[in-house]
Amino acid sequence: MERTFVMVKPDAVQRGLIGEIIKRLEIKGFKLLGLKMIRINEELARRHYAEHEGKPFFEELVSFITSGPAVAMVWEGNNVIASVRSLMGDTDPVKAAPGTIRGDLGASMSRNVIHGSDGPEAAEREINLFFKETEILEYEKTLNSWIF
Ligand code: D4T
Repeated sequence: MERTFVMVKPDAVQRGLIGEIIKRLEIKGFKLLGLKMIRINEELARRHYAEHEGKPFFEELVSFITSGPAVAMVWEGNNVIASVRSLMGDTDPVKAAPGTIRGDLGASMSRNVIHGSDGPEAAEREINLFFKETEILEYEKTLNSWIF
């Protein structure tokens, strides 16, 4: 089954939104395989956001993502990558539809509370960047046949 990498960004940690964000993915029916609180250092930030290097917002993005603890997670489910992107809403919380995580909880593009991989290659790359094999747990969720 498909996996994706999700991060509760430092703004959401500070604002006490970890539980709210995890709840939205849990109640959708996805399975949490890995979770840890981390303080992203500059090197990891630059690798994670390598595709944005050179863009006007890049340095501010690196500074923001390293500014405090974040929560890194691996989630599993059918079409979990696209589904999490849809739960997250538009990158710009002003445009994100009400009901989405960013639409409900975010107010600015540079403080948009959550990251989720944008495709299968990114998911694999990001999971490997943030997690060791032993930190990802395989287990049966008996409810799965009622969800997928
Ligand atoms: P992430 O990668 O954080 O899940 O966000 P998205 O996938 O939705 O959006 P993105 O990669 O285009 O942007 C990465 C990150 O940079 C911030 N950002 C983006 C910003 O501060 N100013 C901007 O103009 C853009 C395009 C927000 C998310």
